Amino acid sequence: MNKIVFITGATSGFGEACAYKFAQNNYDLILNGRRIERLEQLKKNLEEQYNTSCYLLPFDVQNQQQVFDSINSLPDPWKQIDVLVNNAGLALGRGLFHEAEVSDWNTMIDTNVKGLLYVSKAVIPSMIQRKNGHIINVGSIAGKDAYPGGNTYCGTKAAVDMISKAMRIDLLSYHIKVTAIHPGAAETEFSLVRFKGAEDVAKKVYEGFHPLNAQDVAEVIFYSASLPPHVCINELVLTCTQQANTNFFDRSGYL
Ligand code: NDP
Ligand code: 8X3
Repeated sequence: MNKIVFITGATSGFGEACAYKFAQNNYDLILNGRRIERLEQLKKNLEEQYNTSCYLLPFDVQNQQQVFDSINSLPDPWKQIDVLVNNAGLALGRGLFHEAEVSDWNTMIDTNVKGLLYVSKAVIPSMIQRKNGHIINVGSIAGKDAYPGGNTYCGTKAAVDMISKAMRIDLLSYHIKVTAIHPGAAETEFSLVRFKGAEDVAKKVYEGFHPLNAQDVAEVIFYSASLPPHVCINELVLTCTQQANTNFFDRSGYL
């Protein structure tokens, strides 16, 4: 078999772009997401175009039982995961703290934090056994600083930042790399999900500047996975040229 990458949230955005990037580079792929038809279409496209095999593992990362049962059900050869990309995640709402929906907070915490913990916990034992592996956690610039209406989303991504640092320490002696990638604004389905299908509001987020796209982020994720065994990027913040940090944008026009 080729090297194996396991990507959560591969049905769209960064996860889907990573699937293409790793497939182009001769990885076999374990692909996760909840939208099964999208996963099936992705597998078909990738296997037709590249020297790759895809194993579909649809589950909801929020569901502890499903996560462990699904990952434990992998056939032995597929259990030898080289790279785990913990990418599944979302923002819901942009309300100020006192106006935001508690159910949205629960979903973000359960997905962005607990989902990442469950998947990692299920995958890591085989990496420890082999003293080999790389965990790439997708955080966000939103975890580096707060912005209005970011409250719990920012909190979940700050948790990803700190959990990544802690994983790095705990897995150090097993030679497992841990990398946190923190992208700034990127045009994917992210804002459509955040604003619950309101396309006009979602589009406004990217008005007046040239944001990152999914391929930009996938390039950086793949780069961090392709360094020699003795080199590890611990964390990396990337933004488009017109975003300086969480709060400062140049919206003077599309580059
Ligand atoms: P998309 O909405 O395009 O993709 C999100 C992916 O996550 C989808 O494949 C979705 O699949 C999956 N997902 C969501 N919830 C679950 C769940 N409970 N179980 C399994 N899969 C799930 O957004 P992006 O590609 O932009 O986002 C990817 C990651 O990047 C997220 O963690 C996001 O927070 C982070 N991020 C995004 C930025 C941006 O500006 N776009 C910037 C910085 C970080 P499905 O619905 O099929 O389950
Ligand atoms: C997504 C980036 O700044 O919209 O994580 O929160 S931001």
